[in-house]
Amino acid sequence: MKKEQQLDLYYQMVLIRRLEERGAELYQQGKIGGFMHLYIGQEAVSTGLIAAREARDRVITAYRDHGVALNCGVSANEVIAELLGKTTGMSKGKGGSMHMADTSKNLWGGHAIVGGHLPIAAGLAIGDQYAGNDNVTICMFGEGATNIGYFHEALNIAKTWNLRVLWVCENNQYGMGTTVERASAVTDIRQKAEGYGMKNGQVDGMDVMKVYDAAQDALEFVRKNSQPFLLEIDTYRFRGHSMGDPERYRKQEEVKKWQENDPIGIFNKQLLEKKVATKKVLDEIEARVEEEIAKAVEFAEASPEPAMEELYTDIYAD
Ligand SMILES: Cc1ncc(C[n+]2csc(CCOP(=O)(O)OP(=O)(O)O)c2C)c(N)n1
Repeated sequence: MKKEQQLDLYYQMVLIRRLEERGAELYQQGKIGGFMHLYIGQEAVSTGLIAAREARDRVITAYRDHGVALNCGVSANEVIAELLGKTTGMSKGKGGSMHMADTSKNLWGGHAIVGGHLPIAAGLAIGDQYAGNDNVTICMFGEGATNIGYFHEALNIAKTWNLRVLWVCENNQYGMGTTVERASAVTDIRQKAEGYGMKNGQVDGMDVMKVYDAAQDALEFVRKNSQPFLLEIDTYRFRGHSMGDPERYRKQEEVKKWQENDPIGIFNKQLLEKKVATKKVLDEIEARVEEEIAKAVEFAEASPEPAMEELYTDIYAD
């Protein structure tokens, strides 16, 4: 990968981290309503994955979606404005944290029902198959979603109908407060694809370059063979399930141990060791992100709330 692209991946990961740290503060100040799930710790997953897609490949995900939106090219302004429920947000302030969507960037949401977007991903892929193109639909979900019926229906139909879907399970070890061992019959989630005769793989989700390579191979497989593929990406969320989670189900030592494997720290070290960048260059990227986030918060706070009439727009019923 070219130096510029590697630096861009670093920038994206730092952007996600800072945006969410600022988002957490705004939430605590009561400026963000509803649930909010942070992606901190998982930045290498969507950054490496989405860097490997063609712009024509669709992306659909669950509610842990702020980072995914940034990786798809949505601006920090629009993401923060959406969190604050402002008209300048990417979903006009009507979606909030869990419903970040921008079809112009091929991002199809942001979905709050666990597993509910998997059949939608299959539907997007059926649409592309019908249109006769070779676009891939990248569908991201947590390991908790693989215990839900939707997962099994969607994988079955994807294999039966030769749909170009890259199923991506972000195994962050917990579904709310429940460990993967307590909830899932198999803990190597990729094994679940075997039951559908589906090719699958597994990769370390704390290393963005490993994720990128695995995603590139998986996307190539899906596109060339017109077959689905399940990629399990192993990761960890450093924060609670959502804001306000007291985290009684895990020990602080466990969190600290994973934090020593911080995906941003790992990539920072790699870039320095491989002499892709100097410390000064990486510090400058971090300073640029700080400034961008500060401006985005200013922009979002100054933006208007949706007008009352907006209650009746963008809905299906008359
Ligand atoms: C159908 C459904 N059941 C339950 C919930 C409540 N719920 C929200 S998140 C979650 C855990 C999902 O875990 P996982 O899929 O591993 O994703 P993660 O939160 O770890 O990213 C649950 C049970 C829901 N939103 N939808």
